[in-house]
Amino acid sequence: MSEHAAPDLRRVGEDASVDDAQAQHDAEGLAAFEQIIAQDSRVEPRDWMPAGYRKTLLRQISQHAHSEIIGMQPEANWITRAPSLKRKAILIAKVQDEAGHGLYLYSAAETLGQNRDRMMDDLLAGKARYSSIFNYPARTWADMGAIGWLVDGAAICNQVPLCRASYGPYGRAMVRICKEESFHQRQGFEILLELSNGTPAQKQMAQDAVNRWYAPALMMFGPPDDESPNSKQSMAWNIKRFSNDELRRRFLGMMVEQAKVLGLTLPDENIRYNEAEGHWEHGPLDWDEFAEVLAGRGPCNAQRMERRREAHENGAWVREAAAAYAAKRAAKEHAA
Ligand code: FAQ
Repeated sequence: MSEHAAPDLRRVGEDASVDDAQAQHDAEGLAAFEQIIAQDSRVEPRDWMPAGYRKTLLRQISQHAHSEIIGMQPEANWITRAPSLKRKAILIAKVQDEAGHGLYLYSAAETLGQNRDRMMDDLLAGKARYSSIFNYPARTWADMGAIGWLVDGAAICNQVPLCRASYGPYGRAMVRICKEESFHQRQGFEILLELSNGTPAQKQMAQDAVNRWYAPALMMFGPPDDESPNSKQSMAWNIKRFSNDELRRRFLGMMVEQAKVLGLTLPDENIRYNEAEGHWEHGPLDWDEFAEVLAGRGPCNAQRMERRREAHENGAWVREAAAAYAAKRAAKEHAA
């Protein structure tokens, strides 16, 4: 018995020293991580990071990437119906930009150790979220204006602070994305301005589109702060810099001023500037509708997912060809 016990005991001893070394490594890693956060510096892929930090980033960055990819659909629907060649070219460029944003973000998420195919599988299986906003239909050409002005406007408001996110690859991806998003917002504003200064019917079309997208755009910022389970920790880790409500209020203030220039009305009679608090306030939002959209029961959830699955299947040959080409190139380099 003791003959058998001895080697076992040695293994236990060895495991304990491995465990001790691991614990010491983790303690040093955590101290270094906390220092980076306290100094408002950047965490890079090779740095030690808590499992929760990695998980939160993966969740947020992959959701963000999926949003960009699914977000191509409402506007892509209008490429063939754009009112002029110039508008068509601008819209194609914008939709391509969104694809690019998705790719930067998938790359940033991959640095956290997640495989891109797995992220896509999670989206297609309905396990991963994408932004609620892309489950609403784009009914008229004016919706291209409202999406650019309100949706890209909300995206910029949310994403400019993310340029300072503590995770390096995410923050750097956001810098480039925000530059492109500001062009997107201006093109949306310009579409609405032209319609607003057009015939009464065109102006009405612009107003109707703003009426449709206003509340969903406000809800893009996520649930109210007291119902946002992730905000506190994400802010403590310098991932999110402002709370959902704070960003929503900032966005509202920007839109109030820009709506005046457009000659359009925000469909909310309760908008007011709270002098005491020094911020803008909106009327009640339909959070039940938001919950329905998140649960997959929004106006276009099924259609968006069906289209994405179809596009994924149709793109299988491209992925196979790219993988075959990469393998061939690697073999050639290896042989050289
Ligand atoms: N839609 O605790 P919180 C764009 C979920 S890109 C769906 O507050 P968090 C460009 C949230 O995931 C638009 N789900 O969560 C474009 C969480 O669920 P989970 C995308 C939402 O992460 C323009 C739960 O609710 N932008 O527009 C939404 O701290 C035009 C509890 O919420 C980003 O992704 C929502 N709106 O804050 C493209 C920006 N809100 O995961 C094409 C980066 C919340 O625990 C055309 N992301 N949820 O199951 C963020 O800043 C944050 O993730 C928030 C949510 C602010 C979205």
